Amino acid sequence: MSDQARYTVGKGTLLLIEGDITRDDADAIVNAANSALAGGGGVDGAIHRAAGPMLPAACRAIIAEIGRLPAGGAVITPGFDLPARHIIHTVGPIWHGGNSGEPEKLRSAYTQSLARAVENSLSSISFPAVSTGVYGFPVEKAAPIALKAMAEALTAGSIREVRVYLHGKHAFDLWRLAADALFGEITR
Ligand code: AR6
Repeated sequence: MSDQARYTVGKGTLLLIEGDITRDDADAIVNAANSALAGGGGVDGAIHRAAGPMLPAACRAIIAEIGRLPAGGAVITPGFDLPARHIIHTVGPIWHGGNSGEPEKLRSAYTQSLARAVENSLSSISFPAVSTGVYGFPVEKAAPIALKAMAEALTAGSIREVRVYLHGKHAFDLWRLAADALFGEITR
């Protein structure tokens, strides 16, 4: 049985879930993409496989219109074959030691993703741990940045539920520690 932790934040709910984000049925799931929206490994590869053959053309159309998506940006496509109705593609920063704007860019990846959800009148959104895989951002530094951005959106009110999918018990435990520190111990 995979772990979960639930927090009440503002008027909404924040859930940490140890599991696979591609099975989530929120209004939108967030993809940890690259600047070309070209698909790749990690959660990006899993989302592209699960969303099916229509997704690459939707991504190419966006890149044709806006050029490369910079770190900290976010765009939205349909969810195609996923249970989720939409995919919000964000690009996290590559970790270069922490003094190259990485925390600000990671915060922007979360706030821009949440802004795309609000603009599209979505009330539930699910995130992976952006930048903490191939891009090397330390999980214990990434978690509080992400959780604060999520808490601001939940407090503002139009987003009612934010879920974070963590891969593996170690990542889940680090995020739970960060969330307990920010939001207090909770009902599980
Ligand atoms: N569900 C939830 N989390 C997952 C899943 C899944 N199905 N699969 C992996 N993770 P990463 P990044 C976790 O590397 O660091 C891609 O090639 C994973 O364990 O997917 O932002 C893109 O195309 C890790 O904790 O994303 C980019 O080039 C977290 O998701 C680059 O990787 C994020 O790891 C982006 O790197």
